[in-house]
Amino acid sequence: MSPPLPLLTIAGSDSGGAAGLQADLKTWMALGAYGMSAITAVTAQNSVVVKQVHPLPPEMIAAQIDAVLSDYGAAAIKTGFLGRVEIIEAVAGRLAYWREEHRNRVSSEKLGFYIVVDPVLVNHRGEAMFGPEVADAYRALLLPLADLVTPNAAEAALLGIGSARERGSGGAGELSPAGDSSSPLLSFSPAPFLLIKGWRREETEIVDVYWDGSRSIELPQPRIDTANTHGSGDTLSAAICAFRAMGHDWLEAIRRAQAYTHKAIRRSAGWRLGAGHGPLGH
Ligand code: PXL
Repeated sequence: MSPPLPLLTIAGSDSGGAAGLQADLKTWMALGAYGMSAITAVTAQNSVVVKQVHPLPPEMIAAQIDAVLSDYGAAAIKTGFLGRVEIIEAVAGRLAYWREEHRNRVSSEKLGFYIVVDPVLVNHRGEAMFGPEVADAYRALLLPLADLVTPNAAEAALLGIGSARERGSGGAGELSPAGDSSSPLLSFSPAPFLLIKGWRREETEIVDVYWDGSRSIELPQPRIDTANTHGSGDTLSAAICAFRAMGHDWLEAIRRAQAYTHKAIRRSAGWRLGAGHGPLGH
């Protein structure tokens, strides 16, 4: 029997178990992959509030990445909560190193080493959590290493990805390609593939939009009426990571991940677990 695919999340811990690395590991377990984690920060939070955030030293984050990639390797890697320029620098440095190592060994290895960057820049109200230097560091250091970037609409705006025009409920969301000076989508070296989560939110559906470098595809999902969506973005990106590692192309991986996430939200929609935004039923 072949072993499960090793996947690495570089992310924060949610003590409440709903988001962050816990969401990633549960998703990967449910999808039959082998999840590993390099913890970037420990958070004290529950379904209602984030009480404290304790970032780990960049050297310790780098050491976790080196420990697992030098031994298990990874078929795909996801980054989540990073939150500080020094942490983004350390993560980008190790990912660049290990991707080069992987390229040099590729003939003897079948693992893909896909990099999915899920930028964590806003809280659940859509407010920026960090100064602009953090988004700048993502743009300069991490996005050039990514195969797929999965911001939500607010994070895409902070990263200068896509057009902010006409977005919002009921409006015709529009992803402007290069050449449109009102949209800096391709004014820096972005990832080859992009998924904006919750690009358009309507009463009965939420539309994600996928961009493959030359065209955008709207991917609507029926909206589920529930407060239990804490960690849904992490879950979607983690599931994409797993399905891509399994060999599906990005678009198919995204479609499968949307279906998985939808099912997980439907499962927990009626739960009363915590007084605020509860978890998904992975
Ligand atoms: O969902 C984004 C996210 C990522 N990482 C951690 C989080 C959250 C949201 O709560 O707590 C650790």
